[in-house]
Amino acid sequence: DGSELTDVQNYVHANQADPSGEMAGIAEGKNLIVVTLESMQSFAINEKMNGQTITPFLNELTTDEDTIYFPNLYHQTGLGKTSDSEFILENSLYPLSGGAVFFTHGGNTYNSMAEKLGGEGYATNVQHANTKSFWNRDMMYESLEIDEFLDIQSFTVGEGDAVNWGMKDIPFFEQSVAHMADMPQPFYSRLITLTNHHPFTLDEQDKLIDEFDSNSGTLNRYFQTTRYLDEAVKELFDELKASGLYENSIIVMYGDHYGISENHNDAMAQYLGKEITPYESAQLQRVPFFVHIPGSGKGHVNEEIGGQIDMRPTILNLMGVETDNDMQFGSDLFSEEHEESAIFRDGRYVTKDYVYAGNTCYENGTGEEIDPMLCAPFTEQARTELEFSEEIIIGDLLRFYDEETGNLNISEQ
Ligand code: GP9
Ligand code: MN
Repeated sequence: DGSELTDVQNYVHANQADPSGEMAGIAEGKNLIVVTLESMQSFAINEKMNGQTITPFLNELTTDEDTIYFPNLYHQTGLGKTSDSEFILENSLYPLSGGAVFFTHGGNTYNSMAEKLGGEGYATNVQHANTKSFWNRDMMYESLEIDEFLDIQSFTVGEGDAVNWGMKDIPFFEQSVAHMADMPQPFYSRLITLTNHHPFTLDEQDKLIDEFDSNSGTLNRYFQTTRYLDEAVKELFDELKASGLYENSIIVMYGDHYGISENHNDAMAQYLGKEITPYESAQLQRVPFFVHIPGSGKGHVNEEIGGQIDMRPTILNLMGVETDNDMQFGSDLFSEEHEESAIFRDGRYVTKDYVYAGNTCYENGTGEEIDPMLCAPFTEQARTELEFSEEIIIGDLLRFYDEETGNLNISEQ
């Protein structure tokens, strides 16, 4: 009947960090553009492969005066892959331990970022060049109160514009910006890319660097499709500037999940020049997170350890939207009080001091195996947190919650 929510609310409240005052509202009233960087992992940023730069444009952004780059943000997705990352972004809840929440709980009550911004007068949409029903997006987006879903039917796939799973990212971005130009402002538009997806195939003319030379064709090609995605992002920025939308928008980009699974550890070890232990494997779950605020001068590399659940509170604080009463498990990455940690969906976690993976406690930084007792308290907290989040989803508990007041409406059935 919703009474389970009391414990969850107490936990969420006790663990909340006050958002940063310095960053509060610095993007208020601006358009919000969020880009999902398919399969992009942080290990490729500011690195080379056989002497060739993998992500030249994103590398530039890491030192740009208007860009904050987070190198230590971890993905927290499970079986729902891209859709899990969307779920985390919109709700600051963990996805499920089994199955994709977009499929299993697509009809629940949520309090999404889109709903919050909609309440502030924002027009909201998602743009993605795939069929509507993939990952049950069409259903879930209704529950997330996203006004409009521009799927493949809203895009024109010209000759040579498709590869791998479908429309290439460059023509996709060109048309997405045209769609944005038609939206009433301010808007929140979310763009989901597709080209940098397993099996990472490209047309010859889009291969801007060589393949790698390991025994894994997957990893070898991954460098090329990542390079292509970087080029597409550069194109997106150019298009936004040409359309006049750039100055009045903030652009947030995040990697959704790993592209290279543990099946390719030998090849990955060859590239990184070190053995892929469970410790290294956990470190490879880092995905890039960029916050680009034109004209802000706020650019820096922010080493804070965090997870995808921190994206919603971080973004909404920048947008000047309060989340004090929201049932969110993350917190503002710019907050002094933000706790440096990331709990993975499978129970692994990273804190400032420890990495827990493969049932082993490691020292963060050195990767040395240490006394498991040191990790024990946090292992327990990680389990509790994942359980509370799961309870909300399984019980559809946000039905009983009024985030305006923070009151529980236990009477409502
Ligand atoms: C499909 C795209 C890729 O529309 O988002 O999904 P993934 O396989 O990465 O979850
Ligand atoms: Mn994906």
